[in-house]
Amino acid sequence: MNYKTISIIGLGYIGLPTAAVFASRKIKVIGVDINQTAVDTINRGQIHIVEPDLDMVVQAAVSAGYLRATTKPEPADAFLIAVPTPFKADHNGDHEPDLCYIEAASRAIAPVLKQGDLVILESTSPVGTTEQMAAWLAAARPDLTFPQTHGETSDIRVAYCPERVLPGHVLRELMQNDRVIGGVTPKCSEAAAQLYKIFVQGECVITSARTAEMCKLTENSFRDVNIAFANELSIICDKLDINVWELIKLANRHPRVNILQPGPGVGGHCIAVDPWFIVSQTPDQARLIRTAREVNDSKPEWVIDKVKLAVADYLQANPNKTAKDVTIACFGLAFKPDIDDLRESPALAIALAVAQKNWGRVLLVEPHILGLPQAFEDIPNVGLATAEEGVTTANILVLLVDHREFIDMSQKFAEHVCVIDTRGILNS
Ligand code: SAJ
Repeated sequence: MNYKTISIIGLGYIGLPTAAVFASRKIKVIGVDINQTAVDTINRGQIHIVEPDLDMVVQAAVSAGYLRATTKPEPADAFLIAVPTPFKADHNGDHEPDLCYIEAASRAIAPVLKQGDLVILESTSPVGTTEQMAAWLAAARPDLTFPQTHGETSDIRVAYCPERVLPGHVLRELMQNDRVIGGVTPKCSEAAAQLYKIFVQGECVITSARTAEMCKLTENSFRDVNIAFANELSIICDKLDINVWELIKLANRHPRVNILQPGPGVGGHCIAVDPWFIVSQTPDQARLIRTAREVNDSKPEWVIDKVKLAVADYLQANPNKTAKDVTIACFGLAFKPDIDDLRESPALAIALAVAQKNWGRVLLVEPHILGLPQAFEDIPNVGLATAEEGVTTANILVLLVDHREFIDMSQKFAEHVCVIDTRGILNS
């Protein structure tokens, strides 16, 4: 199979780096996105998302003429669909995934498909989505044959190949990580593996489409369950007056124990989402996975209760003061350390809940952002502050993200009288 032109549908956090990496291998890449602003930005050689070094790779690919973005699909030899799979808007706690973007992308590329093309789904999806995508394509193109009905003789090859890159390290992980390739038939897998081998230095491991879909969900559920264990331990240890950070360090000295780190909750767009895809498909069986989600989702509330207790303690120790006199500094708003991504961040949710209590001043210390996040704009007495201002002015410090800068000043935090440390920075 000779891939001269590759089309990536969805130019977000996965699609754009993938498009840029193919283009950097001197393959013609047509990026497709419904967002005209994103398309225009990319065609100027710039990027609309935050990811280290991606700007340089996109700039080079666009100026060399290998990468071009458009809103309308064009013919290509391979199509990679990397669009979001959010929850359905009207969910009642059942967190059902919404495949409307995958359906729209399938319908959009169907008219330009030709015999010999390969279609790969990369979006995180519930088990069975690749078969569903192939059915949408087949319904739109009755003149072509597809592997679900024609097996190895089909005109079009279809596969599921999940991404597994870590935000902040996307370019490196795209190339170095092993890749799971789930073809609808063995020939589909072979075609997809050949495509990824253009840039993947890791191994391309072949399986079925359903197993590949479940594999992606399993990886993130595994992490969620393990973080939930750490978060539950932190709550148990708090009750028993044990330092959870010391406890985990000690337990991890066992050769077969490797406990993850507790935190203020689980954020981002993957770990807190993907396990629900398993739960919504098999609600009676996925008991542990559901409970892990609930444990992690309830952690921010537990932290907010700790702040309430700290305020009450402060007022008891200072009977001449009112809640309006209490200054609270929240250290970190991002969903994890050393990035500026605030989306689905438990730290942001906690800081917002604290600010909305309308106690005294709330200082937000987030070295990775320049302006006050929109959510805080209408709340009085909230402002961005430097770490130094936070430590020296606030009565209560709430450590929410273990940014390198905060770890480096752990001694200063340790000297403060009231610190709520959700990340173990005092023990670092
Ligand atoms: N977290 C903890 N304790 C830990 C580790 C993480 O509380 O010990 C929290 C983080 O602070 C953050 C959340 O979990 O709020 C998620 O962060 P993360 O670094 O675990 O994962 P993501 O969401 O950045 O990326 C994950 C990765 N999946 C796995 O590690 C199994 C990545 O490889 C996937 O490609 C990505 O999800 C995705 O796109 O699915």
